[in-house]
Amino acid sequence: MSSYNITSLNDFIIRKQKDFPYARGELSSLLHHIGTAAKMVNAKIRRAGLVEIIGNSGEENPQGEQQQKLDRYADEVFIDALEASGECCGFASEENQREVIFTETFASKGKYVVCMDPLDGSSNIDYNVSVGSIFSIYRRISERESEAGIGDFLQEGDKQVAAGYVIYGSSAMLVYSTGNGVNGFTLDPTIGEFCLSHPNMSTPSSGNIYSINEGNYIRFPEGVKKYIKYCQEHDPDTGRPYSSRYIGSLVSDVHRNLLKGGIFLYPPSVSYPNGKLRLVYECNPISFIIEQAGGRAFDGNRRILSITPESLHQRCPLYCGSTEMTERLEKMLG
Ligand code: P6P
Repeated sequence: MSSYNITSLNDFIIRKQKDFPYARGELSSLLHHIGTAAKMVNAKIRRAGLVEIIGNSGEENPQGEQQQKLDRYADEVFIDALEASGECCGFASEENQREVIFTETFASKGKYVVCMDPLDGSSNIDYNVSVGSIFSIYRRISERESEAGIGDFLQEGDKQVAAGYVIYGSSAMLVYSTGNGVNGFTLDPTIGEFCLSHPNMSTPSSGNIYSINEGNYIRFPEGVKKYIKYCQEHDPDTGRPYSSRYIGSLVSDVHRNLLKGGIFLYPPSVSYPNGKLRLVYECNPISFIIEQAGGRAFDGNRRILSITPESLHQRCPLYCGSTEMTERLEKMLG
């Protein structure tokens, strides 16, 4: 039997495109370019300790956070790949204060805009902890004859046409959804292809993992403290306490919980009264994937995907994961 029994990301994208009678391949092309850029970022990350590319770039990102050299590299690779696709007219990311508008004719008429955290968790890079890229794709609302504007990027999460993440872990995986379920592709470095490895991903309705930075415990809302104590007391099925698992890298924590069942919490804290994570390019794409996989994502009051962003870098609390766990938390938050 031939060993050619793989489904590459590109095969899958094209096959799924046939499910959309009016699709003309623009979104497929965009996803293909994201996959290519992810391979380039992965190649750099795999050699981070060997070439002069780890450590700080000496610059700060819009949040005043030290910008890692790999952050900068990843941002530039995704910007160039998206512009080259010709399907994207603008790009917003954690690394740029303002949205990047593509003015070259070839791209300026693109149907989509993309919001990204090009390298999330990058402060972990120097310590060889897994990091990720997060992307969110919207159809532009501005006229195709005009240049993209900020309004294209401040759409509510329910308007995403696709979203996903790449996790640069023990293997590199690209996980994405176009609103019809979630599929995961693992990079086979021997052939340089993302291959379908996790078809139709769905998250268990419950689990026994809770992920939160308990160092901020004293400042958490009372309902969160109550939930943490609940997790530490017992798991109704086994009678044993839940397991606390926290990597401090959003994509890694969410991906593990998505597969095994669990809940991720980033509540408001003294340092981050509105939560630390950004709505537009972290919470929205992650929440889109979680909901498409059968889980839930809210900010303590509202579904994340129902929130209309007011600014590009605005933060919001994020509670997401298995439905039974998030529902119990919601009750405790009152
Ligand atoms: P803390 C990484 O810096 C990040 O943006 C996310 O990837 C991660 O979930 C969170 O911050 C960790 O924040 O405050 O627990 O270190």
